[in-house]
Amino acid sequence: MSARQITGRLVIATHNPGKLWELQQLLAPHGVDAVSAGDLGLSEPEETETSFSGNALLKARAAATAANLPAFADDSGLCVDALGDEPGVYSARWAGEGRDFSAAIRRVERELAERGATPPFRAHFTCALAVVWPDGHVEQFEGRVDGVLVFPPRGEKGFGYDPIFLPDGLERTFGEMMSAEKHALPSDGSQALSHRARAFQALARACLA
Ligand code: ITT
Repeated sequence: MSARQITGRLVIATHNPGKLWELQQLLAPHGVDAVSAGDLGLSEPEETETSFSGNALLKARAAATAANLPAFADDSGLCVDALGDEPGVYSARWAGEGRDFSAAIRRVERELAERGATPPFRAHFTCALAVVWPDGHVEQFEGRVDGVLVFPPRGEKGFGYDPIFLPDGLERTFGEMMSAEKHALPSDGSQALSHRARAFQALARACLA
């Protein structure tokens, strides 16, 4: 069965400005009328699920119900092999109430040291995307990018854990890349770089004109 198409207005159910920016850039060429959850004054649901896809669905469902519009949510995070895939779905929570990602990055480094881990510190970012329509219809997609963590952090660009993530095969961290490079969608259809752009490629193939 083919996927349902996204047309007209779409709520981007995120309160994270870095994600919102990337998702808006990804949606822009498709002529979608995207409005953010913040602009609509929607509240942020508690992320009670234990998987990225479960939390993406929960966030999209809450926004679709509150706004009575199709809603698009992203749940993502950094999974570190030597930390048993933590912080994973707790990636935002490691930054605390004040969303201090320098502190979250220091915690990753400290926990690696406490567990006696040695480089290379293998890790991946995962992104789960969910689109939910007001009638309850759901479409879901996932993307992942593998790499290693580097300390000290490198670069001021991007957001979250970008300055410590060095994708496989490249010499610059996500924090050293322009946002467009991180989330670019190659015009020849080859694989995008970031977890979010990879998940978005799957979504665009299925649900966007
Ligand atoms: P919303 O739930 O409102 O979308 P959030 O920041 O709480 O915002 P998540 O629960 O999905 O989002 O947390 C994911 C965290 O993982 C996020 O806060 C980032 O710090 C980190 N993360 C996800 N994608 C990232 C990326 O592309 N680059 C750097 N860090 C990323």
